[in-house]
Amino acid sequence: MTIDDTTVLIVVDVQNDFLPGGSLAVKDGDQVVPVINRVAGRFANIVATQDWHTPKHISFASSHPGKRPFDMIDLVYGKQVLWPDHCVQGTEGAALARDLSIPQAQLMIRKGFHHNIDSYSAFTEADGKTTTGLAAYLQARRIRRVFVAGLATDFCVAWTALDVRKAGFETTIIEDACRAIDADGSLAKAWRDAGTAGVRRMQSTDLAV
Ligand code: VGL
Ligand code: ZN
Repeated sequence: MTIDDTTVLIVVDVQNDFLPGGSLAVKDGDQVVPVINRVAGRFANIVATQDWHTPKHISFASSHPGKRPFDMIDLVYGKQVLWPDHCVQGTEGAALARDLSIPQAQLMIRKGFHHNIDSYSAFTEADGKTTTGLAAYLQARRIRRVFVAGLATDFCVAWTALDVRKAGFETTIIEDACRAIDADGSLAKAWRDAGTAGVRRMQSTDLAV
């Protein structure tokens, strides 16, 4: 496995609200931190993302009277799962995990900041057209291959990896560097969709020198 300057690691949403004790805690979410810290040392290029919502964001159940977290609603752009309030801009919950150590990360992508549009993917928002600019950045940096790690496997990691494929890059999810929410079969569906799109999956130990 050669990791050269045409390869990037995208570290997705390793933020306090997704860790145990956070408002949208992913089971064992904290366990990705040491794995990511370890593999990060192998990459010359790292991009990190933060889920970065406005207060009362449209993806929050609390913004829709009578709705509860994990309910599904129809928005102008399609189906939307409703979440507990999480990753509000500038809050401690939106901060990167304290023990995450990726000082060499070159770009932070914040997503989900449009009040009326959610964004699981680091590339294209949930309306299917608003772009974060990340594909153009990776093209400008002459990137060819993308590894993805972080939280949560079945939402932001999977949607990011699918969009990496759409942007025309090779992509691999580092499975043990991710943890899932797994609501209503979402994890099985995510792996199915990823497989169909040609997303590879690998363990962090497969990256060992
Ligand atoms: C995420 C649900 C809502 C994620 C973000 O990072 O996977 N999931 N917002
Ligand atoms: Zn979110």
